[in-house]
Amino acid sequence: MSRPSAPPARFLIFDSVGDAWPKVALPQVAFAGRSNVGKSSLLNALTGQKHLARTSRTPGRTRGIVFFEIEGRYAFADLPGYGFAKVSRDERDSWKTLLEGYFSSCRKLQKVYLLVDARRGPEEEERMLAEYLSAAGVPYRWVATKVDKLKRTELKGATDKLSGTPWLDAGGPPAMCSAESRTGIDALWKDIRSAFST
Ligand SMILES: Nc1nc2c(ncn2[C@@H]2O[C@H](COP(=O)(O)OP(=O)(O)OP(=O)(O)O)[C@@H](O)[C@H]2O)c(=O)[nH]1
Ligand SMILES: [Mg+2]
Repeated sequence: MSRPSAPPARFLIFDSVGDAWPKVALPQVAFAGRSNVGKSSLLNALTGQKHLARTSRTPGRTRGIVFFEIEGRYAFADLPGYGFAKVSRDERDSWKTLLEGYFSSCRKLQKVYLLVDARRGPEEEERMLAEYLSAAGVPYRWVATKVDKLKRTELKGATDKLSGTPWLDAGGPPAMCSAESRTGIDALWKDIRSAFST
């Protein structure tokens, strides 16, 4: 099967205080997860544009919601990473307000992809975020990132870590992905397309 050609994508708008997301009228999906988990890299892999979203070894790089327009019809939202110790309390509170407002009020948000490092599995913050999305009625799905760092024998253990309880199984089995090797990218695209067609 040939790989679907990468769709054109472009930067749309940046929102750090909650005044811009209401202007994004396109159906959208969002990518959430702790700092450094690989949100921006995954977006670049999905769009086939290496430098679309800024990636960094320094955690906490994406400091607000970055919206990208996809194929002129959809939007992807690159969310600020959580769990980053060096962020001030004020900044953390303002992100929380920004994200909760976005999750609870954005009617164009079709689905949230909850990214978790395949080697690490979900922790307390991931569980809280999943519970928050459930309560807000926002569909979500787990995406395990950086699977290229796992040995083949470790893959099953990592997949099991992401299954088995209702909050983990919501939205189907975890998508096992790597921005580096492009593992799982086409399958994730399929899931995104189906989110837009509902
Ligand atoms: N090996 C490997 N490294 C990855 C992968 N995805 C991301 N990385 C690396 O992980 C680091 C963080 O990636 P980002 O995409 O910037 O992470 P982020 O979640 O956007 O981080 P914040 O914006 O700080 O929240 C970078 O050094 C990436 O090169 C992957 O699939 N495999
Ligand atoms: Mg980022």
